[in-house]
Amino acid sequence: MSQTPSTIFSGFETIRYEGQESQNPLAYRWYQPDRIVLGKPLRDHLRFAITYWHSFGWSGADPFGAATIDRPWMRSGDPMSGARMKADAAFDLFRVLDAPFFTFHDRDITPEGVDLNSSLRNLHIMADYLEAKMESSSTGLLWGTANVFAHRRFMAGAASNPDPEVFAFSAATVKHCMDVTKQLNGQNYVLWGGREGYETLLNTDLKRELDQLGRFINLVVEYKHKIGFRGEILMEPKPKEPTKHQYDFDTAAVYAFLQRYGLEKHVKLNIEANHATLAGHSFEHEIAMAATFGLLGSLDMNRGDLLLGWDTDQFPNDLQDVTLAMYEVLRGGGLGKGGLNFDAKVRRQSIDADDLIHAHVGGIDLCARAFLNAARLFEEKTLSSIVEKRYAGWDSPYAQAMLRGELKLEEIASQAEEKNLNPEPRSGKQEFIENLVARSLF
Ligand code: XUL
Ligand code: CO
Repeated sequence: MSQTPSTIFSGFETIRYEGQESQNPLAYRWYQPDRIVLGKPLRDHLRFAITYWHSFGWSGADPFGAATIDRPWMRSGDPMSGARMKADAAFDLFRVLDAPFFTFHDRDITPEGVDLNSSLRNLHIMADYLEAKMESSSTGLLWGTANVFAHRRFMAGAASNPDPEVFAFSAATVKHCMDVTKQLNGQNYVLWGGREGYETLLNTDLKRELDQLGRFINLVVEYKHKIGFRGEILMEPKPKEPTKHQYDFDTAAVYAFLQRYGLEKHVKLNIEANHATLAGHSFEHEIAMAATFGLLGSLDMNRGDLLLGWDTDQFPNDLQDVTLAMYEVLRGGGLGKGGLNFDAKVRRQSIDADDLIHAHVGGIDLCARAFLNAARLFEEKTLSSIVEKRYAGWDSPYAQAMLRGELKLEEIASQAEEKNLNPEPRSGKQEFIENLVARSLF
């Protein structure tokens, strides 16, 4: 790109780290990309990404009212020139935020064509356009994905659809999205089962639908190896919305699904905060479960509203919540090729260009601050030594023999009877530990 066209973000300077004393609302107070923490720069721990769909596609329309957010590219008469204007604005926002990564669905970067082939043609045209923009930008692609849930053809699912032609249509769409993700050097490829679920069991053959989904993900993994895509394939759990029951309900359900279809070594997870809470879990629970199963891939950062029962996708703003999530990431060995993707949107009344910038500056700073807190807790080892001590009894040869299966049930029983065991309960010290965490936050 020779010259960046003017966009709604052109008037904004690139946001810089100015430290906690700064009075400038558009500055980072905590996010200091080059600061070395646990042996590497903060930028490489966090790998922030800006989502195309919420930042450039969200119009503010809700079930009770029309669009409130009016962007120039939404008004363009020609959909492909609208897509180019949108891309110009997107890369300009990435510049303002100094964002290391972005993420997109095919439908975010390019309009739907009149049929499959014209949609795919549009996708490749826009991928070339993005590739050219990326040459003069420091923002890379964290992951790409396909929107196989919005169009009415997907109303009964994509891979799990009763109609095999929808399965094939979705396979073609995902194949081309994977090609484009590889072309743009994407670090991962995400599959969120938008409508892979059911509305009523009365019209649903569960086994068939799960088998179809299992086949589909296996095809994706095979194709990844065939084209030499080195990123991770990530599934994104969500329990409900839009369907009443989504098959990728939560980390535990996805792990069972992956094992059933022989995929547990080939697929990792993209864990989203608001999806975790919709499933009745905390964000840190889902992260810890994924790490336990070896599935920790990447994170979608956002938050729900305690008083609303749906996926509100608000920007994260609770320091303790995000600190606990970051602590589990560190405990789980980090995110590898993953990152922190802001799957978050401004509220319907936040209609100005600078609202988007404030939202991201706040989110990025909050996550950086939470990560610094978590890194200190992790380094100090106060919490981990409490946990270690709590399980220390399991280090004894007797306990290890039970765990390794060297003792049968009746042998364990006779030894317990011989010693007439009478184990003393020990306090879990929950309040003491919670106080430690609350006091240590800065
Ligand atoms: C929907 C959601 C998606 C995925 C990508 O709730 O989180 O935006 O992150 O398809
Ligand atoms: Co998401």
